[in-house]
Amino acid sequence: MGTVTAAVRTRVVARLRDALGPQGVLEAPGDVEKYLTDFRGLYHGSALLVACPRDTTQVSQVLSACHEDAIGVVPHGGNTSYCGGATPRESGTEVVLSLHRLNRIRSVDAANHSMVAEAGCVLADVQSAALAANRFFPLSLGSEGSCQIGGNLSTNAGGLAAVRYGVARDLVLGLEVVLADGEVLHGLSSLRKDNTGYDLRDLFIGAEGTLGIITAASLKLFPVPRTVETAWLAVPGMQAAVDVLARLREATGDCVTSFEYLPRIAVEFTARHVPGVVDPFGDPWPACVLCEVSTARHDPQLRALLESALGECMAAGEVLDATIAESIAQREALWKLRESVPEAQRHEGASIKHDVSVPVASLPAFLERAAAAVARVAPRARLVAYGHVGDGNLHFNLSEPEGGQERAAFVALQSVINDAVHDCVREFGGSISAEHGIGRLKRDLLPRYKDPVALATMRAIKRTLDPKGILNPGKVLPD
Ligand code: 2HG
Ligand code: ZN
Repeated sequence: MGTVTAAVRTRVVARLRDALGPQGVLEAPGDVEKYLTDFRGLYHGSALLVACPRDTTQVSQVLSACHEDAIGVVPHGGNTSYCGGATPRESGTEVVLSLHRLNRIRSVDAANHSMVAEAGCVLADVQSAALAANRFFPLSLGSEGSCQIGGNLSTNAGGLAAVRYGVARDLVLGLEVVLADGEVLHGLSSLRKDNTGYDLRDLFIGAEGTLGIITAASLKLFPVPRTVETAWLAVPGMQAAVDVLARLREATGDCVTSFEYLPRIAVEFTARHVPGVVDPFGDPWPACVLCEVSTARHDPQLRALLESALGECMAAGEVLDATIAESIAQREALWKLRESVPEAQRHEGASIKHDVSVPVASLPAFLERAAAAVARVAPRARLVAYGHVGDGNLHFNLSEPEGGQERAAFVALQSVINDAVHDCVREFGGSISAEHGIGRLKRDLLPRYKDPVALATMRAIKRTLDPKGILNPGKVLPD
């Protein structure tokens, strides 16, 4: 792939215009532009056109037209990917397939604790539709007001409540998927148990559109949490945080829903750059934890349980200070602080990010080892390692040295720093992509870090499901 003759281009464009109608095809540079750059501004591509189908049948028509002429198709959701997974390459020969018009909630089945949502539904709308039926959809991310459920599933997003409810993959009962040649795989099962052979559903989750286009999903719902307590803790460091997590899981009967770690520098960045954010303690503690415990019961005991467990943590020196939100406004302020870290870090200049995971118990040793490895190559880089400690998932991010004068030298070290961090991840049996996917950014790292047999199996699956290599070319696996 790569070159497309003028005749093929004309034929495909005509077929897509015909199938999707005037509203379904964007070609004017001003309309297409926003689909060509990724969220982080790392990639700027070009496209034949942007196809905006309104239903599964139209997605199937797009795929069958592109398949016939071996045209690459790049699925595009809310464009919040951190790895360039939804951006076309520079050749201008690919079709961007935006799912935003597939935004219907097809059904909510409260009795079965399930719902069916189309791929282009914004995550916050999925959550609201569940709540309207007195049910709860627990996937929750900073970008939930703009990311789409199809993208969340295609990247197997993790987010802020995975410690309790699991990652996106764990929340799916079934999928509807359009395959490379336009065939539709009708898998919108709402069954909890179905052992009739291979699990096809899981193939498409986390595949970033390289094996098929998810057009709708049958999702698991839960009872609505009725008692929620949100605490902000000052801790001496990562080891204490991991110890507190274990203690709170046990003391609350496993009611910990979120457990987010922020080193002091992350709190300082948010207080400095994000209007309305204040450090709840004002003391320069080494690190903080945002911890939420919840239950579907009305449970006046939960707060007392939390307080007494925190008392034990304080006695053990694992917690240095603690405050529990007294109102919804206070809870929202704590969450705003946590969710503003990526934005605050953007204000501090260039950053080099690593979305990694290791076993939870290995986090303290990993953090120490990886920080030392980075300090050897970039001693003045500022480490902002924060995130979903409850899942063993750290955003091991670096900001350029203070002052801005060393930006170019810092950015030039990107791959040396990446190798230093990822090699440590490997030593601890971890993953170089915990929740953001592979996309284009990490594609060429896979051969170094993925088990060769696993990688060969992935390639074999790709060849089987997409023999012409038209699905999100150049993402996840090299062409
Ligand atoms: C978060 O947890 C997101 O806030 C973004 O996954 C992480 O900016 C990042 O590296
Ligand atoms: Zn995250």
